[in-house]
Amino acid sequence: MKRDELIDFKLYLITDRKLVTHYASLITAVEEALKGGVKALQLREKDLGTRELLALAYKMREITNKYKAKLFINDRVDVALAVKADGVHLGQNSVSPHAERKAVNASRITHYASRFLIGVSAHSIEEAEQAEKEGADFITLGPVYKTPSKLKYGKPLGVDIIRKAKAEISIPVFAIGGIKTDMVKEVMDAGADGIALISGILGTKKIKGETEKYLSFLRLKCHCEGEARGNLR
Ligand code: TZP
Repeated sequence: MKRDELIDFKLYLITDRKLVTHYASLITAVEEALKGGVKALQLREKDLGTRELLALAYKMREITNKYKAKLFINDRVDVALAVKADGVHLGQNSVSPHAERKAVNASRITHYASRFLIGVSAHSIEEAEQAEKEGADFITLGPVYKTPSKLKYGKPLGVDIIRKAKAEISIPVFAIGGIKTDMVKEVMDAGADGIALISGILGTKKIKGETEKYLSFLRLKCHCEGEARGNLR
């Protein structure tokens, strides 16, 4: 299977345990989202120490496996390899995708290395192009809309950034930043390959129900030729 075929999801859920206020733990909250149909999860808990992160990553691997969902680890290829995650998600200050790919290939588990995905967070067209050049398999691009966690970076980029990126690069683009269910249509119409989000799901009281809502909006907006709607994840 080619690596781009492995990006078989349209809803990319990212964790932030501090936003989970209606559930007993991040794990419980994530499990609700998985029950709702999430098929790709990024563990992004930047303030955790390595041991704590690793322990959490093992738990996330266990439940994502249970629901046949992909697991990505933010920034830590060592943790990703240790728990046999499906990939790593890099920031602009991370090691480059090329260098991470070398590290993964050096693991010598060839069948695993060839399926290992690298996502990159981009915040401009230049960063999107750079990520593609450096070997990213997909990007998240945003913030498209206003979102509390990114206010310090200035104005949101607006939905046109998605249109522009799709004209310049050929790897999948996931719109991110302030995406609520009623924005799904707009970003997908702009050409996004999917959406990535935190608070729209993890910050809510009914995580399973909200996840199902996002997925049904994505299903309505599925513009991918030949894709059976029933297979949408
Ligand atoms: N990168 C760009 S915006 C963002 C990240 C990690 C935050 C997304 O969070 P939310 O709650 O979905 O707006």
